[in-house]
Amino acid sequence: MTLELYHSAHSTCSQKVRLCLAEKGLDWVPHELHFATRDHLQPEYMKLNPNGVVPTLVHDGEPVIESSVICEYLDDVFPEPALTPSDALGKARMRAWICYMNEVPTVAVRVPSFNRVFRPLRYETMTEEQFEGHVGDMPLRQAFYRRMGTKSGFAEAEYEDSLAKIRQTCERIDKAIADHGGPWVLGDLFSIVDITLTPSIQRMADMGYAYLWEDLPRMVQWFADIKARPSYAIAFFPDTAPTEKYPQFFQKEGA
Ligand SMILES: N[C@@H](CCC(=O)N[C@@H](CS)C(=O)NCC(=O)O)C(=O)O
Repeated sequence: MTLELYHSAHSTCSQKVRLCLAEKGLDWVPHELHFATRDHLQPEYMKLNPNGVVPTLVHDGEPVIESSVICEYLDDVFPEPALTPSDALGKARMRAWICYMNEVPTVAVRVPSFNRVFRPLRYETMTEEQFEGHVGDMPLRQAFYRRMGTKSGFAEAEYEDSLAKIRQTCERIDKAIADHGGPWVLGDLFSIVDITLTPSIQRMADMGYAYLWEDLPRMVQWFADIKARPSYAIAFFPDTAPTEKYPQFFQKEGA
């Protein structure tokens, strides 16, 4: 049995799957892709993942794509320890969270991430022609990249909207913990919901946005508990955080 993961160190979607693999105690063969060299858009990789994004899991030669789907797949194939509620209502709640997470926080986090780090890192010095050459053959997100552009970054309104979406996510986490008795989002079972939310929250914390949830005590405790799990250190190995890898974008004014 082999599990291979095509991933990127700092990709939040890859981090979800690495967390899941670590929770299951599974060994996997890494294939690290680098966005700077467009590894994810090469024809060989796009045979595995036609969306040209990471991660992709390959299990005994069969590719599985979409980070949340990969987590559910891993939980189906390797059921211990269970990361999905056993009852229908619990499963429905988990899947509703996954839908929300894919639509709201995962998308929102990209805006400050690209504004603060990835645009200045990779795109700022490109000419318009080079940028269009890079973006024009992407299967997904061409509009996202064009809204960002090389020099200007996302508009203030889109940035503010993203922070509001993260705040809403945190309020929902805090409320779910209250409603289900915690310590995890669905109650006493640490589940795929906790796994799939973690990289977005970790990214925001890393970039200095933890003030968005500091008045939500259950959310604060939840994130502390997540970080105390052994899977966290495995999934977020050194240099996975933008502040570690690209400290130049986080220097304090006057420093
Ligand atoms: N819905 C996909 C999204 C995957 C995704 O967007 N991955 C990002 C990294 S977190 C990526 O590969 N981006 C490539 C790019 O921006 O060119 C999933 O959850 O797997």
